[in-house]
Amino acid sequence: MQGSLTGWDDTIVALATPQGLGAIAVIRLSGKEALDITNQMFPSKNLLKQASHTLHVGLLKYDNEVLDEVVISLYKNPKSYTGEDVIEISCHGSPFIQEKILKTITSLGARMAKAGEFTQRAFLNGKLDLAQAEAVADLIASNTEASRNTALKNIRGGFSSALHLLREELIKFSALIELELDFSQEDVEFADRTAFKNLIQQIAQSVHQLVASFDLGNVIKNGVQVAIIGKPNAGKSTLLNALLNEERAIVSSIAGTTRDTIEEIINIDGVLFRLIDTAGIREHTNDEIESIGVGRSYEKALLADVILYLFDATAEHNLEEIILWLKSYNKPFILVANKTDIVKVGETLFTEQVISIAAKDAVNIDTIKKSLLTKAIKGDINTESTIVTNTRHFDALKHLSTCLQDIENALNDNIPGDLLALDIRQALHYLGTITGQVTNEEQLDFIFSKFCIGK
Ligand SMILES: Nc1nc2c(ncn2[C@@H]2O[C@H](COP(=O)(O)OP(=O)(O)OP(=O)(O)O)[C@@H](O)[C@H]2O)c(=O)[nH]1
Ligand SMILES: [Mg+2]
Repeated sequence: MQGSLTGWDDTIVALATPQGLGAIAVIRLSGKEALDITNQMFPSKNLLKQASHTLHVGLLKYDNEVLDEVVISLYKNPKSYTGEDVIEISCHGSPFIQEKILKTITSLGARMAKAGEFTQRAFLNGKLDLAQAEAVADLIASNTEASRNTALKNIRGGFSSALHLLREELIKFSALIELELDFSQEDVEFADRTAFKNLIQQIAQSVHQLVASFDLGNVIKNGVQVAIIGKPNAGKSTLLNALLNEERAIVSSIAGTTRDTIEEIINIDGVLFRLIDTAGIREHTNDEIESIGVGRSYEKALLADVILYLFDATAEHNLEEIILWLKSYNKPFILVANKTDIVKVGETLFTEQVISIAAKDAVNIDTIKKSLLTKAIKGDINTESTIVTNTRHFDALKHLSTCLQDIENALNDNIPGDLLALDIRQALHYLGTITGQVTNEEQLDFIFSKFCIGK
């Protein structure tokens, strides 16, 4: 596989830290010439003679010009991130210095790395499987405790080892079936069909759990959209501010204050919620801008994962009608009664379905937060079981699920071994696409192009 990559033999270089000014910057090289190129710029020591996993301080010089004083980290193959010789130059974080060092390194024969190329090499050198490599990108993009924890677990092989086990079991069986095919004249059966059927059912069960975990995975990775909907003046913007604990949206007693939607993010127990404050929904308005805003409110409700409907407990409201309307959206909703601070005693006769709050005084806001969490997350986010967060894996698992069903049907129908073998190979194929045992170059390029440069 290695030879099939264009430029596989060359040495790549990239800035591993963000572009721009910083205290320090890290420039990373990987490949056969990494040590040699750096050595030509580092007169104080012969880097070629140094042990792996060592640090070296000194001047970086080229053509009698001092480029910077740097620290060089040296990792010799195969014990490095990419599995190749890797050098990391920690230099001072001036963009001028970074540029100068990069230019010198490329003039000495290294090539600027493409996005994800370091991780791609790690994959091709067997340092990571594909699912682990993809988790590296997820980790870099993670912005909550939950997304970080899932990505970290997958880098360490949580997801991969679950799949490897399934794959091994399938391979064992497929080998026995293939063996039967070699002895097809003799009508022997090496593979115990009943045991195999049990195995397939077990695997199908595991795959089913993985597929089902994707909803949760999606929540962890992408957050949850919450549309705050309700009539003008219900207190939607006040509620947004209370949830954010800051005066973000304009609040006024004039109905129709919020004209366009306002989006803000909050983190509840490690999960990101995108709160969308919308224009109050009023059926008849002559105000053109307001009516555009109202249209957007309906749109946001359609796009949201959860709808939070807020009504003014002191104003007229028809709960049954509201619930019927909310149900028509076919998604989780939360019904909240506001301004309960000015409701007369004895008037608050809401069912358990309704959360009573006073947004202005931030009363009972925590109940809304808890309710948002339970609506968005079915299952336990801190679970030890594997959670699928990647759409590509999800698709492959769904295909795999169909294949397993085919195998089970084939076993029930006593289908001949050669046809069964075909179904098993197909199942192995889909399993292999996830961990990277089955890939093509284009697919790899696509996956790694979504990384950042220098990783
Ligand atoms: N008494 C009381 N007043 C509240 C409460 N929450 C909001 N209000 C008042 O209700 C009025 C409307 O609040 P907003 O948050 O602007 O209402 P809105 O739903 O965003 O209204 P539009 O943007 O016009 O759709 C303001 O005068 C708020 O101070 C509450 O819990 N108790
Ligand atoms: Mg508002």
